[in-house]
Amino acid sequence: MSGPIDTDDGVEPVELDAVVIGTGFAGLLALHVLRNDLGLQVRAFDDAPGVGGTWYWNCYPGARADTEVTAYCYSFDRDLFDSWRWSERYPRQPEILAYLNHVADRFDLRRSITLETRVQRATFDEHTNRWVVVTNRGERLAARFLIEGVGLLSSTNMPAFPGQETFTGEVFHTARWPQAGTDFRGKRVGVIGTGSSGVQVITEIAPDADHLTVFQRSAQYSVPARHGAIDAEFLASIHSDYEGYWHRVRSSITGFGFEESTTPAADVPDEEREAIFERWWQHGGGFQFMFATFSDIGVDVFANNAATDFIKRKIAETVTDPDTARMLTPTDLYAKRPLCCDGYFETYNRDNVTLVDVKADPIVEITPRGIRTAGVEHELDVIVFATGFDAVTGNTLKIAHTGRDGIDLADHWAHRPTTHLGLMTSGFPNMFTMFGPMGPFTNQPPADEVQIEWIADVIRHLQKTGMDTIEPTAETEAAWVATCDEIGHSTLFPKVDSWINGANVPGKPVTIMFYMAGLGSYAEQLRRARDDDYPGFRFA
Ligand code: N01
Repeated sequence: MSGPIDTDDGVEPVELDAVVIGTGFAGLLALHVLRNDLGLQVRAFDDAPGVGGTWYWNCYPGARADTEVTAYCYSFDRDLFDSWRWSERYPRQPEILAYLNHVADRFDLRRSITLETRVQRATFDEHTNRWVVVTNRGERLAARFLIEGVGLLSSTNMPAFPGQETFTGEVFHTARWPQAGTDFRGKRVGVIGTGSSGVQVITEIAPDADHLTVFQRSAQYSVPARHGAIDAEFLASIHSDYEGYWHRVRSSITGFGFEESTTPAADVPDEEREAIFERWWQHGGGFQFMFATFSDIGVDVFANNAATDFIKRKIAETVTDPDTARMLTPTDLYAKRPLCCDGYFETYNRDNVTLVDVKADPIVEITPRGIRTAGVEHELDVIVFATGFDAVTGNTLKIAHTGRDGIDLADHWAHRPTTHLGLMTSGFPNMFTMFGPMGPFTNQPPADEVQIEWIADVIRHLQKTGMDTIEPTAETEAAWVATCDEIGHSTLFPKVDSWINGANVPGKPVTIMFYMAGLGSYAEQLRRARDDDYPGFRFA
């Protein structure tokens, strides 16, 4: 240390080794590894009243995992995996939240967690090489490491329609749902949005509501999930080869635990292609339909069209009213985050469900009585915003980060967000953004483990070499971004507007925000950086 810590108001901050922000899958894991494995002094913060991150807030009706839970969990503790019994393949939100609470208890994490507390500011003090962290409760902490697990999909995207404040009924956002739940019986409900949250909430509340009006901006390619028990044979195979299973998950593209196809769609005759799509349609799962059927749906227009033609035929077979079926049929590429939901398209056959295409009949305003589109006023008792998230950067940028030389992270990312390896940003030493921009586009829990192992190795390296800080050089960061751009543009994902490229939030830079070469390749990049003693990083 070479000087006093910047205390701002003269109050000495509490000294720690690390501050963790967030207590979802990433934050709990980071706290466990840093405190219990590395023996560091750590405090974690979360603004929610309970742990769980996104799974705390997203308690809307119908919320459940759409990743098979055998890969939507931690792997680092075999006994945890073996002893926790999931009731189904895609568990509902309360079960996932119970699992994360169990993890907090099992690893005695709660004593290091401060809830209902938001980190407002993080400032790197160059005299001391410490992050000075300030919370909304006035706490001040000085820590060598700052680990952010603030949620890829956590900061809500709430559109501002004229007159929104005049609505006299109830208003909910799926990602800030009241913990006490809601009762839709006898009510006229409007849902805006038909992404992963929208399809789940729509399908779940339609049977309860008196009437449900869905305001759809873009039609979606959704496939069945096929809820049910975990395949016992598959579970047994994991138990008999635990290491092998997780190695395969971590070496795969998606990290979802299923075998990804290596066959391009054009390599098989039409009939066989149809049969493969049908088999996976019956099996269920959005990522499975995109990645287990053929290897090139996300990158090749022929393959993509083959998949979309199949789903379009299913929509036409399922939805009885031809006009509704037409409105529900997407016209763009299949290149958003793939959806799956049981009974979604069938919901539109119900007498109490109306679909409004807001591209053809835009929402003009919200009135005291409901939603007025160009054509008509829809009278409602409840409006549900299933309008998603200011993804990837939303929560990070709610914290005022000041790095070396007074650089503001918001300025550094004004044009577009940049990192090296999705984890570190030049000018922000010892700050790690788990699932930050240019991180992997994959199932999160296995990727969280890959990332925290790397972070732990970095910390051990600093301890061993006696260095205080690590950060990537600006050139290294630019090279990683160029790599992400090159890979991203070789896929079809940038061709469709969605949260994946920032296009869902008005005014947000629309850009590549992920490393799209898959988890296995990403893990290899991290391994190489570690084994080669961190080329392109600056140590001090
Ligand atoms: O958000 P979304 P989400 N007027 O951005 C519409 C994860 N997740 O919360 O498509 C009218 O996908 C918007 O329309 P458009 C998962 O990774 C997982 O549903 O932009 N409509 C879209 O229909 C997922 O991908 C799970 O034209 C407006 C919808 O709102 C990610 O979170 C469950 C609008 C937003 O869809 C995000 O999913 C839930 C406006 N002004 C979420 N603004 C599971 O694991 C937005 N929309 C099951």
